[in-house]
Amino acid sequence: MTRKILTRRRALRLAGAGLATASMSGCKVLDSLSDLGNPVRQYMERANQLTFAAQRGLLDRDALAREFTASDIRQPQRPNGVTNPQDAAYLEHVSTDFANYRLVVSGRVARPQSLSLADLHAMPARRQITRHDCVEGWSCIAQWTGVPLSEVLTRAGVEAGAKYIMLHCFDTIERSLSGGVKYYETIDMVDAMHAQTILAYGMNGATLPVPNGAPLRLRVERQLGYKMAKYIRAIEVIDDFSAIGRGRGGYWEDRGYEWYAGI
Ligand SMILES: Nc1nc2c(c(=O)[nH]1)N[C@H]1C(S)=C(S)[C@@H](COP(=O)(O)O)O[C@H]1N2
Ligand SMILES: [Mo]
Repeated sequence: MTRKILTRRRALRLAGAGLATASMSGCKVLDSLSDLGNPVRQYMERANQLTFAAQRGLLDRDALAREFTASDIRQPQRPNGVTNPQDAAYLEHVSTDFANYRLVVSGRVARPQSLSLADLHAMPARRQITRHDCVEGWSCIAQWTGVPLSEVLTRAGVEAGAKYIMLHCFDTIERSLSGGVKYYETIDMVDAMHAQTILAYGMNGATLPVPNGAPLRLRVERQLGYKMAKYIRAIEVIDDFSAIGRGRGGYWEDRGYEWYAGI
């Protein structure tokens, strides 16, 4: 319980700082955190009132996130977090326009995959206009195009009972003497198979640009922005993330944010 309270305080502090930056960046801040309808505030209040288990029980996890129309797109998607990875393997891909990129799918699957961008483009596609809510307190509406994660997982043949999808990213978000920490995320199978969960390669009608996660980034529309891993290098089907990083299932989760960031 103590940890949850500290986490929320820290989130509120970060949210305050985020509002200041967002107004300078010109990205539309939909409403303030003091607003009752604010999704970030709702997220924090839910964390306050409900245990994770209760939250899971009350939400309809298959329900669709709201979709918008083209006229609702009023600003570019604000690049946030890492926006220009300097990792050698990534720079190599940028220099060759991702021609040798392969999405590796491994772990608890019957048929491990190594998929080029052409392979991914040849698979069924989904396009959706959705709102991205960052825990810092800003939102952007954008159009996303990509292959449903469920299609990729079906092609790989996820083993029965497998629990989580881990997304390994190219970018080092924290540089330290020990060599830095690469961004990573995990989602469960319910979100992985959700109709709007896609591996996006297109944004607002163009190829996904580097600042927003080229060549491939996750959209998991029922959760906050930090769950939506950019610069995806590989997907691993796992049963347990307690031995990865600090054991809480993602880069930001390891630093205090909730694992299930439902909105
Ligand atoms: N690999 C990677 N993915 C990431 C991040 C990051 O720093 N590295 N930042 C996260 C956060 S906090 C947000 S709000 C979104 C930002 O996506 P955008 O740059 O397209 O707005 O990406 C998320 N995914
Ligand atoms: Mo974020």
